[in-house]
Amino acid sequence: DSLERRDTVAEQSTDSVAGSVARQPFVIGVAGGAASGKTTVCDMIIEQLHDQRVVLVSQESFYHNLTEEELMRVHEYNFDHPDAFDTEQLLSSMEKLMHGQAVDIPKYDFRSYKNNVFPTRRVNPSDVIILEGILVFHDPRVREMMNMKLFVDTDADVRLARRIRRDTVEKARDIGKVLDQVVLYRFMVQYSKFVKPAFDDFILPTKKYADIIIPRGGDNHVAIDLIVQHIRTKLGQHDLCKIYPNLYVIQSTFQI
Ligand code: UZR
Repeated sequence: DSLERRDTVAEQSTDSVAGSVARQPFVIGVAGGAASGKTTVCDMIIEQLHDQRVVLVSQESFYHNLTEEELMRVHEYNFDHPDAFDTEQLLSSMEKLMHGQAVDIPKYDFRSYKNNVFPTRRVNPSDVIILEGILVFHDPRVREMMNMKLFVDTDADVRLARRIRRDTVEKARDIGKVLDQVVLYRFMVQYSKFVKPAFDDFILPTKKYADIIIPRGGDNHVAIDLIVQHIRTKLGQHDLCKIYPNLYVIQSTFQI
């Protein structure tokens, strides 16, 4: 009789332990310079993991809103500095997701420099969470949440060429000024004043925290295949807890 009761107690407690283990998502951090190909790498991973529940969270969603004064002198604002991000808000959203709660994440508007123009995006808890951004390895508390850290390592000239294209054509704030010499001049000033120094001072030093460094970003299919294989193996281990939640119970009953 007492053995039976002990079994039930053990089962209940270990069940909840196993349950929380199973619910812990696998968190992947993807860092690298601006226009290094982080989004392409993430998209490729998500595509290959089509049969899993995967969500993508971008650090840019957590840019601080600029004050009126900062907005007036926006060309002097450093968007590549760690202080440009609301890391506390990022941490609290990630913590909620890790604990199985849905979160509403802001969508940043590059034209107005505000994160409250668009409706927020509801992100549901998932098996895999990918957190991408230039400085996602900067804060140790954010780093510690990650099960796997990837650094996309693309040559500086390729990043610069892509950035010019992206900022003048794709993100064009004023389409009539796309080929304007002044726009290009401002861009280059911003690049040499903020973007390049921030890469050297804040982004590049976080490369040492990466588990895997991906040269050539999204062009590196071999690296992406290997990474996806590894994630699948890890998810398989998670699944084992879901299928056999009582695995620990059997062991602990025998120990008694
Ligand atoms: P990736 N950025 C803008 O250009 N405008 C903004 O309003 C906010 C950010 C840039 C930012 C950084 N720097 O270099 C880049 N500047 O977005 C990050 N200047 O780009 O999506 O590749 O991580």
